[in-house]
Amino acid sequence: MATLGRDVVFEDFFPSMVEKLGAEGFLKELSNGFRMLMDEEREVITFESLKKNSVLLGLKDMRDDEVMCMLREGDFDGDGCLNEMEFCVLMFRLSPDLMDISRIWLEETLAKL
Ligand SMILES: [Ca+2]
Repeated sequence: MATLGRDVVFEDFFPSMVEKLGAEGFLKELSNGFRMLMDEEREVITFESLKKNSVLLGLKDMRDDEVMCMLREGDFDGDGCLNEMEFCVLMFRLSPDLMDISRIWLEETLAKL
């Protein structure tokens, strides 16, 4: 389990997904997740699109302040929305185990060079 802010708790199911899908498959899943949550016209995740589409990802109990908190945590350039890169970085940060796994990938990749 990973916590975001004080109240928002996400089930840390990423490591098992990575095991099942492999690194590339998992990144594709993240990208699909982004597309499910984004505003189709602006191609970024906004408060409205996250609120509307989070139901699709089984996050239907998210309150307004939790949605705001998630946007604030992930928004690096301060435009109030999440682009695909910001979304992926946020997902990685929410999953401490995933950080470990990505470090292992990196080490394996470097070892092959
Ligand atoms: Ca942003």
